Amino acid sequence: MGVGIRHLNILLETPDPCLKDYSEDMKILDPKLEPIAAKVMAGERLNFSEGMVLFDTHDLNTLSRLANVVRERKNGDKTYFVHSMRLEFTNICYVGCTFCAFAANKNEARAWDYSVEDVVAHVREKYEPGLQELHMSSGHHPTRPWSYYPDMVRALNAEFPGLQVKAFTAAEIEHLSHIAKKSTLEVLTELKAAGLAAMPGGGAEIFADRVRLEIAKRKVSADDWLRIHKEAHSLGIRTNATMLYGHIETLEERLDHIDRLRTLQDETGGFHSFIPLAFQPDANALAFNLGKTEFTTGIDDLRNLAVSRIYLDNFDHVKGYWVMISSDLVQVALDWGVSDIDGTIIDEHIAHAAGAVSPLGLTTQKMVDLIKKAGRVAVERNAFYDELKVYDLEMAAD
Ligand code: V47
Repeated sequence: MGVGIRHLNILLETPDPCLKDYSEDMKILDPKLEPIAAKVMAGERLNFSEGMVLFDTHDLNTLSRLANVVRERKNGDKTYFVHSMRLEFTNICYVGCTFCAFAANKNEARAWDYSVEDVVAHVREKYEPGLQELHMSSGHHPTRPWSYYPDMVRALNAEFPGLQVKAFTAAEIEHLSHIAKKSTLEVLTELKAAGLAAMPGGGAEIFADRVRLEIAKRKVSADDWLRIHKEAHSLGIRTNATMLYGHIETLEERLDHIDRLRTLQDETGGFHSFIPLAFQPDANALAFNLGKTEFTTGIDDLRNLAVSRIYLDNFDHVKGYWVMISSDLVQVALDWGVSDIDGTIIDEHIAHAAGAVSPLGLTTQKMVDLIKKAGRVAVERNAFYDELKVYDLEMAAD
């Protein structure tokens, strides 16, 4: 176990013997955190106002230590990553989200639109031995027929057996249901039959109406996003959940978003991980029209991860998405609740179109080093979170 958790000044009468380690001598500076810390140590759920105290507190040491308690209770020192590839099969999109710098009109020179054969050829070209997960999410293409999507999933499974296709956000699923003139449940059922392994968590943005109307007016509604994930879970398709933060949302609206995810997870248990996505401010309408030109700060990123980790007591993992907050900060975030650092990725266009500067193509070795140098145990996983390899501290990646 890491060292940060062993010094909380909370004297608890608790039946859980593993909590004894934590009741030692470091001071909680913010008195408002004392009852909250006691609840976290006792494994009790926080309510909304307690979540807001976490967002407001200046006692960042206690915040990170509490997040670390939850992280280590669930995962010990284990830190998960996947050997993965990203593929965006089209950037053509009619939705017009104001935070997006990725979407293009059909006639723009920078637009692309891969056929099924192009998709397979692209994966073949970039394929690396040991690759586990193909993560695909793309624009809402206005004219591709429904058959294109299950055909693509089938073709990928046929050519790369064993590669898990994690694809289509809930927003894309809703779009496909319009194209296919089928219900979202039918769309999901057919994609699963074609070989869809899991779904990414994109398209969630911020659920609160005030913000959604401003940033994603024509995208799937919050209720439909949640319903589609519920349907996926009912079919045994595990999914992730994201939250786009650092633009025009308030802290209450962030917590409302996280709270709605916790409620759904209580019902289904189908989410693998929660992934806060830090707003990247280049080349999008939020930057041009509302002057949202700042990147989030490191402290905001860490606080957001820690609050999520503590509040989402029913999620196994909070993921630190290094593409948007840098691999350096993700290393630090392993002490702020993060137990998953996504993957090698190879190629990425959504965040990079909007100003992300992270170098791409991190190797498995780099992932393992990054985790080990933060004093944690690297675990290579697949899209289902099966543990493929646990790297002890002396072990190098293959
Ligand atoms: O839905 C778009 C976001 C998402 C910007 O499930 C932006 O494992 C920041 O969903 N600044 C796509 N974010 C990425 C995504 C994702 C990422 C990592 C892991 C997983 C997972 C999913 O990117 C979109 C949108 O919310 N996005 N533009 C931007 N300017």
